[in-house]
Amino acid sequence: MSIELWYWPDIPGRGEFVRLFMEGAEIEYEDMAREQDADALVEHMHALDGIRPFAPPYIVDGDLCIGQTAHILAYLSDKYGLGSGELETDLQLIQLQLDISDLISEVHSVHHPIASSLYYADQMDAAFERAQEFRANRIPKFLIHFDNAMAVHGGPYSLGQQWTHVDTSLFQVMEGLDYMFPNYMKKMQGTWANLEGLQAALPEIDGVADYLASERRMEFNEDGIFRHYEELDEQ
Ligand SMILES: N[C@@H](CCC(=O)N[C@@H](CS)C(=O)NCC(=O)O)C(=O)O
Repeated sequence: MSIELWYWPDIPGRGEFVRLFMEGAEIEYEDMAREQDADALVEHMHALDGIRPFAPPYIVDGDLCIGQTAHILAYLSDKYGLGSGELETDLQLIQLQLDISDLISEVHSVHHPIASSLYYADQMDAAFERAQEFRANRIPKFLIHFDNAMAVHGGPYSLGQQWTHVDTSLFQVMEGLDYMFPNYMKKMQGTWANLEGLQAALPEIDGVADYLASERRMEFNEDGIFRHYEELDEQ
């Protein structure tokens, strides 16, 4: 039975972290709201019984419904035997995935520092200040942390020659930051060489290569999480 992925149809957003992992691992899935539309997603989410996901992405696998990006990836990794097979290492990989969730939340707060419900245009001044702080302190702190983690098993992937859910997510983070802050990321090139090595290596995985070349791979856009606003980048 294929996995149902439920996520907003017009942005890569957090759904892309789940999609990229499933594509890389060649897991059969249906992208439900892309096949239908956003209304179908809202309707489906509200019709769920019991403890419902707070927000998309979520997956349905038979009787199971699972929300939270990091949690979904940990579940899929376990189900398809794509972890290390060793508890301590698998927990560390999930820990990194949760660190990535924290970073993604901060990425969103760069262009929406006051409220998600307001337009970017209504909070541009605060966004400008937030972006400066984010580039100066938060990106280096997170990326150096991930870069160090990538060195532990020798690279290019988080388990050396074996890739995991952490690699597809860090690839998406690097692609997203390149899109969001092209000047800054160019200036910092070489600072997180292990992550750059991963970014180059991941597209060599068959499932990832097929996916990136397909129409299923969505471009970043200014409705998603990684947005490019020139004024927020390094000048
Ligand atoms: N921590 C959750 C966050 C989920 C989330 O914020 N989803 C966004 C789309 S990327 C959403 O639809 N949020 C609606 C809301 O927060 O009201 C995760 O990592 O999956």
